[in-house]
Amino acid sequence: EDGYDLWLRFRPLTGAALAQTETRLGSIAAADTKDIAVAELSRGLSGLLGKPVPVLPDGKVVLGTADDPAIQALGLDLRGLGPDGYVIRSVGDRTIVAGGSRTGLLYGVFHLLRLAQETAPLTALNLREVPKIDRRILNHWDNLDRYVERGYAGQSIWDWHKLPDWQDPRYTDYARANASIGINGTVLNNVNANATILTRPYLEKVAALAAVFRPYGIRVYLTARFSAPKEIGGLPHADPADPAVAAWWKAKADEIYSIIPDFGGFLVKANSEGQPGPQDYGRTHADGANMLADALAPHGGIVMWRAFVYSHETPDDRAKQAYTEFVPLDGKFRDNVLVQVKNGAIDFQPREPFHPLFGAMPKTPLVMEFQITKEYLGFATHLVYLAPMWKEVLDADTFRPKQGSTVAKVVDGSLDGHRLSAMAGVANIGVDRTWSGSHFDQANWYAYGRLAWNHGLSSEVIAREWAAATFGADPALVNPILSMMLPSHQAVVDYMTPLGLHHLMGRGHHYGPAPWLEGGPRADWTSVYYHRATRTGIGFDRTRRGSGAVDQYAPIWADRFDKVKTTPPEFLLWFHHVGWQEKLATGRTLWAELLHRYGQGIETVAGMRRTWDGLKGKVDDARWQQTATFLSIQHKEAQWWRDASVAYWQSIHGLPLPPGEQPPPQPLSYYQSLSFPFAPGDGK
Ligand code: BDP
Repeated sequence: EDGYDLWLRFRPLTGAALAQTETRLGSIAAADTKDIAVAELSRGLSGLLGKPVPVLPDGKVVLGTADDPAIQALGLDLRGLGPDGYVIRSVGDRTIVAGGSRTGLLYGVFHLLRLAQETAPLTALNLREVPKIDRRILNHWDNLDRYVERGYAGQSIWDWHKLPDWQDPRYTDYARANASIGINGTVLNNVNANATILTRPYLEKVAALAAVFRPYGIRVYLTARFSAPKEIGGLPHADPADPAVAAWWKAKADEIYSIIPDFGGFLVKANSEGQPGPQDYGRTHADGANMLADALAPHGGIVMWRAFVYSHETPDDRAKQAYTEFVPLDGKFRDNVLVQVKNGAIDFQPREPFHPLFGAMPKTPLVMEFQITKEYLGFATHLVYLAPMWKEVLDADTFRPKQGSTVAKVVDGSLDGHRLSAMAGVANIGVDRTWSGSHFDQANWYAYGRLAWNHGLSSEVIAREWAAATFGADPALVNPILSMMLPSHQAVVDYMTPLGLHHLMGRGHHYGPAPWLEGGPRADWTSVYYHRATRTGIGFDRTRRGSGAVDQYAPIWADRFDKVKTTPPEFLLWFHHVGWQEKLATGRTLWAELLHRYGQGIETVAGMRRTWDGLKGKVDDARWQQTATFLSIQHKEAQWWRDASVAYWQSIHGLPLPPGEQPPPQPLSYYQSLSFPFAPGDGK
């Protein structure tokens, strides 16, 4: 067990589960026996039953699509399934899986396999599934030299040099894994884009990947470097107002579709962190996006234009800038443009309030961008299950235009009646045998796919599915594993950035604590910009007396966030500058509360270690050992975060430690002297 099989292990069942699966699912019937769904079902079931599963005319599991006569003869209600939906229904001693298309059928097959693997009852099945979001996409931040920006799982799995001729079997395994959780799109390359991907030789490599993914219902997308017409097209500039530039993009889109007929479209990071964009020519984000959209529209392609922008020149609170720039553009985008927004307004911090753009651009479909890779959450060695963090944002009520307008409803398009809907997850995938850099980080890939399919699922349900598939369905395994996963997000928030603190990580790589960071190229790449600690208090004042960022939210939130008393404690220092000695609702002073939270975070990790120790011998050695070691790293680093932070805060305010708190074992200068020149980072 090295983790390569992910949640698709399909190890032999025993006892009643084996008997049930054999009785109910022991053979397969299909209209098209060459369909990939048949291959996947027989592969999975053969594993679970420990023997080959025959495909027979009167097989027990009947597979088909809504237009198969054999399926139609059953008289099931298959209306409204769309291409990706499916039903699973027990009819007598047979089990019918009917998909809206071949892709829907494949999803149905993976669902049935999941039930069998987790030893759920297989009788009286009556399931109907339709995804809530149409485009469920991974964003790879992979460079053409195989370095993965913010990647903690080794090199990129795309072996560009050997493509298109050599197609690594991993590409097929990647497609299977994604299809099994409903992911149907992948942006292959980094948002910090390289125009070379749009040259003919690279497009042929992309086409080879697209051909591998196509049977699994996965489309490819690419990032488009805005200056490509200049860099690879021989034009003097890339001004979107120049018809020659627009014509170049049109010809490029035609070329792409001539070899990849189902190409998904472009993802663009423009005028952000040094990337080129329309503003270089005095044009707006809408001008740039619309030019690309026009090139793709005849082929049905889309543009996902990122709202992650903040500028050098504006001295304004960084948290406000995306809203300020994009809200005036609402209604100005073509109808095949979506604006892609990170979950929070800063940058994938351990916890952020939902981005104020959600709810503020009703005329534009917004893509939710989550980060699966744990750039700011301890990299791959910290066990942090991210579903609770994502759910917190999806379930948040924007109150725009009224109560019940959750972020999830904005994103799935139901609130404003959008035709297009999409979710993006920055992938945590690399060549590591575990794919994700650790066994438990696979859960975040899994959870992302499941939530993109159905944002109504609970974190716990998803964790349960994943743990049963990955470690075995025995409750004696699953329950303790859940008890580690579910509190793990709160733990990392507590030991790194409690009470709304944010962006206190090491410069560039973001590894480890560095609340003392100041100076350098820009103020908003330092820690002091975000915590604003002084001798008397700490926190970023975003109230009406400060940066005014609270007013980017609906009035009900703005009024709540404007006052300490009505601000949820988890966002206290996000919105307020609070005195160290001020009493909080918990009865502790702010200083004491911070220490209390650091301690709680560390204690949760200690508890996770104890739980995992108790599973020794119940989990296979290789996976147990790696996880145990990673937990010990996490424990050590949680303590490091607390000690370094405490030493630094004390150097600012000079207050004594609350009773019972241990002093940091090293002086501040020691923590400040640590350096990590080769920590994985942005590749610069
Ligand atoms: C930040 C990363 C940086 C990305 C950027 C982005 O540090 O590597 O390029 O976001 O999303 O989180 O564009």
